[in-house]
Order: sequence, then C-alpha cells, then structure tokens
Amino acid sequence: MNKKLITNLLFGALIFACAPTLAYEAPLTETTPSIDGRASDPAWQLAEWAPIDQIILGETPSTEDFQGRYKVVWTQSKLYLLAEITDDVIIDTHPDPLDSYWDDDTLEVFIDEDKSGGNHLASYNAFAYHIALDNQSVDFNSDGKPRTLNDHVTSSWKRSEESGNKIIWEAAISIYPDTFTDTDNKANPVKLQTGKKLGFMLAYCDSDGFSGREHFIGSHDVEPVNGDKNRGYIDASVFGTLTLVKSLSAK
Ligand SMILES: [Ca+2]
Ligand SMILES: [Ca+2]
Ligand SMILES: [Ca+2]
Ligand SMILES: [Ca+2]
Repeated sequence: MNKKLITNLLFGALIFACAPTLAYEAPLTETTPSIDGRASDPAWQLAEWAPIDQIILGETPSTEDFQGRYKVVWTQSKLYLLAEITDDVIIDTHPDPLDSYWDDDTLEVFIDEDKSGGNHLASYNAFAYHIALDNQSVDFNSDGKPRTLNDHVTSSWKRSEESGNKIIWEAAISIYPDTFTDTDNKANPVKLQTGKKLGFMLAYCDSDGFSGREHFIGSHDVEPVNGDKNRGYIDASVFGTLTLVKSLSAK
C-alpha cells in the first residue's frame, strides 16, 4: 500500500467520522402524542433527538438566532414529529398561505414514501410539506404551482414555558404514496409497518424580518449541484433514510 493510498483512506475515514447522521430510527408508539405544542407526551420519551444543524442557505446562525432538533415516532396510520426550535424572531410576513411561504418562518418536512429518490418538483413522487406558522401545509402540485395539503399534516406549535425564544412544534403526518394526484384526492395514505424505510429530511426556513429567508437549516448534509445545496424541494435523492423500528431497545 503506497503512502498516497494510505493518506486517501485516512482522509476518507475522517470525512466518514465527521459526516452527519443520514439515518434515523423512529420507534413505534402505542399512545399517540397530542398535537398541541407541548412535548410532555410519553411517546416522545421513546425516541432520540437528532439535530437540525446543516446549513443549506445563508450564513451559520448564532445559537440565539437559530437552533433546532427533532424526534420522530410512528403508528400504523401516521408519523409523528416533534421539533424544538430556538428562533429569536418568529415572523409571518406573507399572510396568503400560497405566497412566498418559504420566506416566512416555516418547518419543512420532506417525505418520499417508497424511498425512490428522483425529481419531485412537479409531481407527488415525494412531498416537501412547508408547514407555516398558521399550521397550513403547502407543496407544489403536478403543474408546479403551490397548493395546500392540509389533510396530510396536522400541526401545532407553542412557545416553550422554559424559554420564550424556544418553540415546540408537533405534527402528525399521513404518508401518501406517489399515486396521489391533484384530481383524485381520495388516494389513501399507506399503512405503516416495522422495517419500512422512507426518504426523509427536515429543515427550517428562518426569517427574522421583511427581507425573507435568512437561513435554511436542515437535518441532513446535501451534496451541492453547481454550489447549490437547496436541492430537497427538487430531488428526493438528497433525502436521508427514516427506518420504522418496533423500539430502539429491540435493535
Ligand atoms: Ca403534545
Ligand atoms: Ca432567527
Ligand atoms: Ca417516491
Ligand atoms: Ca425567525
């Protein structure tokens, strides 16, 4: 083995050791969390925190400006998401839910039911649910125009009693297959089961004023294309993997 090869292997191992977690294991819960912006539900004790700390757009924010972490649990019928977000200014400057919703404070949940990857910009191959402060969820439809998908996601947030800058955001998400269409909204969500793997990513659009999104911070590192890491709303191949497990202790 030559010196260059050893150096390359060591460098590769170092990159691997520093890489963010791309896989998250979500445990099954017998009791469903109440979607009320309070994290006291026993279900949340079952899951592990994972960070929202990968910069997709903008400068690295200070810890007062933005910090975030999340947990996921599941039942046969839904995924449940808990996000704990520290944000110095909570703001919604576009009252129309379909207007520039990414330029307001927004929790963005990316789901690819069959983990196929691939383009989903104007299709339901995968979903990029932009959950707004008014708890409406929006994604592009099959014509590439924004539409609400409020029957897919129920969400609620509240300021934490520990700190006014911290908000607790809970969401219950029905998992729709790629057969969902704009014309037949009666497509059924899939029944979830142990061992299922979904494409998954979470991000937060941080706006603190009238100038729009200042930071976009995600749960997973994204390989840039021409220097652009903001690929999640276009390409499901950049999502990580969410595996549904019976329990974390039974691994
Ligand atoms: Ca709750
Ligand atoms: Ca902020
Ligand atoms: Ca898909
Ligand atoms: Ca903000």
